Parts: sequence; structure tokens; C-alpha cells
Amino acid sequence: MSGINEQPPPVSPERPLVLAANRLPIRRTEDGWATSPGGLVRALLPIVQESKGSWVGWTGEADSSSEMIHVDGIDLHPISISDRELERYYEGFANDTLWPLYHDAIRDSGYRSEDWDAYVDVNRRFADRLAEISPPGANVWIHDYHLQLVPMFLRERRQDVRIGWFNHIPFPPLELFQRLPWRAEIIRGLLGADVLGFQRARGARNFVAAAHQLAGATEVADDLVHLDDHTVQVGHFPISIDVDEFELLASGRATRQRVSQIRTRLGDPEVILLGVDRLDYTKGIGSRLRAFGQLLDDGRLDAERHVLVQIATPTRERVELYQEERREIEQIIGEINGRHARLGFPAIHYLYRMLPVEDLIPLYRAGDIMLVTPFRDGMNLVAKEYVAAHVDGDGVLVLSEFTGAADELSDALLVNPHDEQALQDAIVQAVEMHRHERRPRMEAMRTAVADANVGDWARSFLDALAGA
Ligand code: GDG
Repeated sequence: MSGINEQPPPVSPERPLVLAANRLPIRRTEDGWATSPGGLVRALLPIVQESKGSWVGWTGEADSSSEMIHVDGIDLHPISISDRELERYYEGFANDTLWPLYHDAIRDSGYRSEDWDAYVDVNRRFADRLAEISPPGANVWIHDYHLQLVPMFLRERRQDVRIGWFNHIPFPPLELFQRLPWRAEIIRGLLGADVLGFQRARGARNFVAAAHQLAGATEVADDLVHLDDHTVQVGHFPISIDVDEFELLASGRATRQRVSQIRTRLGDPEVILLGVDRLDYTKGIGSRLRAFGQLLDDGRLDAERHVLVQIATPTRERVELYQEERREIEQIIGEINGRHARLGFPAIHYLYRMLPVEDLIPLYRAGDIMLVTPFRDGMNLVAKEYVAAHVDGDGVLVLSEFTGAADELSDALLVNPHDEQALQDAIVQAVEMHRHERRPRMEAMRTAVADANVGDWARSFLDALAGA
């Protein structure tokens, strides 16, 4: 986390940082609660701790108590959400309406007014809690598409706090966004903020166009929009990972030993191809598997020499579209293994579970080729983690053009995942790439990732907020 301590902090005990996100950064343990791991949490927790701030969010359990929890030196304020509200606000409006729409409508969205009503109620509950617990003059930083009405609701109650909002997922072009029956309400909700942050410049541009068209906001300067005596800064702040942490974990002796164990267990193939994703239909897992299967069918790859490891992390398992996606992926894997596996040696090694990070990092290092092929992705941290973990300076990243990461990682093999032939050709190109080409590409990507740490990302957003 270089960068955080080099200049005066944009937040301080006089102007503490209050965070709001759908989920609190905690998980239940035998003795109570512990903070959950992850680069974002590790980057933000020290800033909250040092500024004596707090965090507002849902515990992950329905109808949980809203009594404050104190963990690792910070105050956590749980928002109680009922099972019915989870169905409507979270699984319904956030994940069945907004998620597909914001990811290029690659699945149809459901538009149900009872889901919208629950979204409004839960957003108001977040804003009320923030209004109650935020110290005078606090910096309030709201995260993601679950909470787009919170900026407006909070501004109605507290004009003394600075309000920032960051979108972890894409913000769609106007032609898609305007399908949403509650489009103007969402735009007005967001315009309650002082700073609106997006992963990519095009997300910021899409928002400005929607704010102009749907709410009559005017663009008064390059990154400033104005509505009803209030000016909002709109910018892009590409998120990153804790690069030092990944490099450190990837360089250890234990990791090197695990890498050679993995190769042996996989039957010492010439090339290990790897996919690591939440099992989400936006991630393009099925297309990638089909491309690999077709290459085996056509003899362009050979299951004895080339194996694919696919880690799929369970996610949103109660949502029907996710259940369907899982069935489809498992069927494709079954068919490919049925045709190409040998006894004891599947062509595709598939794990449907969340691995501990100590197991994930050796896999990244063992992966000669990383396949990151979403149809649309706000950023995609897996791509950056793979690059950071390749301290050996080798490895090839096949990366979808439709990820935020493609803006920074132009030395990856960039591919259009909708184009089956292009996807197959990119995989073959990665397999055949000579080390004289692989190494300079990886070096350029490692420089790009090392130049922007998650701490720098947090700092740049908070600097913008402090200047608002
Ligand atoms: C959203 C946006 C944006 C995955 N499997 C395991 C595991 N993971 C970790 C990875 C990575 C994270 O999960 C996934 O992050 P992504 O960025 O790839 O994707 P989303 O979950 O969709 O995240 C995305 C992000 O927010 C941040 O703004 O980049 O665009 O959609 O960190 O390492 N971790 C462990 N075991 C696993 O099996 N330990």
C-alpha cells in the first residue's frame, strides 16, 4: 500500500472516513466475528482505523441484530435486512434487474415494482443509519450498485458530510440504461453525491450522458455536472490489488514447492491453462470451455499435453439464472471430459468452491496461460492477481477486451469472447508463444500492475472527495 502515507491524509480523526457497502467486511467465527480477507478490505481498514471512522453494511445473515459490532479497532454498524427484503432488494433488484442490465444485458433483466420498493426501503435504511452515526464533516464513501439512492437520501438529512460513491461494475450506455423503469430516480439518487467514481472513463461518460438526458443535469466542465445548485465531480478510478502482498506470497519457498506438486498431480502436462472466476454468467466461462473443447476435438490441442484447471466460486446460488449457468457449465465439462479424459487424467479439472488464498496463489503461478474471458466486467482483479503472482516474469494472459483491466493490460492477448474463432486462435497463440515474446509482454504487464496499487486507488478517490 505505497502512497497512503506519503502525503497528508485526505481523511483524519477530524474528518473521519465512514464506509457503506452492501456487505460488512466480516465473517462469523466460533468466537464471534472476524474481518474477512481480500485486497479491498485490507486497503480500506487501516484508513478507517486511523481516522477513527466506521463501516455500515449487512452482516450476511437475514434479520441480524443492528447492534454495533467492534472488530479490529473499528465500529461496524449492521443494517438489518429481512429474508423477504433479501429476495427483493438483493436477489431481485440488485442482482436480477441491475446486474444483467449494467453488464450489457447479456441476460434479460426482471423489472418488478415490489423489488424496486424493497430497494428504496433498504437504501433509505442505509442512509438513515449513516445520517445517525456519521460525525460532523465526515467523508462518507458508498460502494456499488446496491446503494445508488443512498447519496440523495443522505444529502437530504446531512449537508455537512462529503459524499462519495464508487461503482465496482460497469455503468451502461444510455440506450441500455434507459430501459430501466426507475432510471430517473437512480440518476437523481446518485447526483446526491459530491464525487461519483467509475472503473473506466467510458462508464463515467455513460453516466454523464444519462444524467443530462434523463434528469436535465448540465455538464459545466469536463468532469463536473450540475443540477439544482449542486455540482458533482464524475471521474474514473480504476481499482487494483495489493500488489506487494501478492508478490510476497507468490515468492515464498512454500509456494514454489506447491507449484511443482500441482504440476505433478496434473500429470506433468506441457501447458497448464487456468480459469478462476465467480460462477457468474458475465464471466464467459462456458465460451472459454467450449473453445478449449473444440481445440481438443480438432486436434489443435492435445489433452495429454494441455490441461485446463477451472476454479468456479459459488455465488448468488438462490438466483435461478446462476443455477442455470452452473448446470450448463457442468454439462459442458462433462461432455469434454467424456470425450478427452484418460483414466485418472481429466482434460478439465473443475473445482466448484472457494479456495483459501494459500491454494490460489500457487495455482496462479502454476498457470502457464490464464484465461480471463468475461463478456463484460467492471475491472477483473483476477487478471491483475495473475500478473502480480508471476514473479518469475513468465506466463501469458488471454484477456477479454470487455474488461476494465484491458485498458491497462494492453500487452495481454486481447480477445473478443463473443467470437468463437478468435477465442480459439488466441488460446493457440498463447500455447505456441515463444518465451522471447512472452517475457517482454509479462514484464510490461507487471510494470502496469505495480504502478497502481489498491492503496493508490483508495487515496486518489479520497483526494477527489477531500477536494470536492
Ligand atoms: C466485482 C466486479 C471488479 C475468486 N475465486 C477465489 C478467490 N477469488 C477472488 C479473486 C478476486 C476476486 O475473488 C474476484 O474479483 P473480480 O474483480 O475478478 O470479480 P468480481 O467478484 O465480479 O468483482 C469486478 C471488482 O468487483 C472490484 O472492483 O474488478 O469487475 O465485478 O480477488 O482472487 N479468492 C480465493 N479463493 C477462490 O477460490 N481466496
